[in-house]
Amino acid sequence: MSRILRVAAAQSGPIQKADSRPAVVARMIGLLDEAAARKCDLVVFTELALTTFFPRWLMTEQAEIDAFFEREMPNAATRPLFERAAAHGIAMSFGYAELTADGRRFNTAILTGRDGRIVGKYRKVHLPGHSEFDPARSFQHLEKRYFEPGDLGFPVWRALGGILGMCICNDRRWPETWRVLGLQGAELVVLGFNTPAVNSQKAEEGPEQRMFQHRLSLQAGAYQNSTWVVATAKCGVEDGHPLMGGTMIVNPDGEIVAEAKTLEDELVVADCDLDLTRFGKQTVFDFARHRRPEHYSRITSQTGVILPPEE
Ligand code: CDV
Repeated sequence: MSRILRVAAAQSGPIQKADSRPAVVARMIGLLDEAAARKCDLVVFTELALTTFFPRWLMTEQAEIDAFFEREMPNAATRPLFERAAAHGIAMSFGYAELTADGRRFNTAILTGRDGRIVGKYRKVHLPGHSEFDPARSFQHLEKRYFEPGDLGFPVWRALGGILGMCICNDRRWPETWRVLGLQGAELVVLGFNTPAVNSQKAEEGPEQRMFQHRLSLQAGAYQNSTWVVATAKCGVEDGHPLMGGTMIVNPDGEIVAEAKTLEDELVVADCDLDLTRFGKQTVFDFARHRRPEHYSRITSQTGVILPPEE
């Protein structure tokens, strides 16, 4: 049986602070409809897909903060999206700010089946930035203020005839993310990201270098774990704050097979043959024959950097 999934990375152009949930969901439904017309099996939306990238702002009023969070999923605003996806028979993934019944807050992504039911949930593990506002910084990244680190690890799911995993934005920079997914046999990893075009802590690191690091991370993650990678940006200028693009699909050889051309809402589509993951998993990266875990214990046992002795 063929295991070719037609996957659409549904890039989001900017979402302004003033944009309503229904307006954003209508844009997502437009992309879903286009994906259905192009016979896609899976649509991957971005990180915090329903709102602007709000961790760039210091907010102290609880009601203002809460307005960016979802207490249930689906909810009144997003139900039309789930219904449309189910009507098309398209699976989807998207990110949102999750507020649990017991008051915990996570930067979350979900995966649905073709029937619109949620089959997987991931909560972002690597939260970049700070918890405190610092006027010395040119701009802020306050994810640690608004979220706690994910508590679900990096699960994978048997879905759509393959093994699928999720991570979110900053996770893609960490080899540990890819490895934990890869060791569970992931064949397709989906992720959304909101990446400021300039590094707030290193002004000379602009869009070109950021794009290089982004590609490097995705391509290495794909190749070294022999998995497809579907990475979807929110990009463009949100209330004066530029986010880089770089929505792309990478094959298990680490090659970019499809890439966005704009910084707007745009579908990036590729046929992802999950059987192409077999070769790498059975040759260079065959765990049973070549892996030497007895030499890797530092990855889990060491929490900080230990430098070699000085000469
Ligand atoms: N949303 C993110 O996690 N963004 C980070 C930025 C802040 C460095 C990223 O890794 O792209």
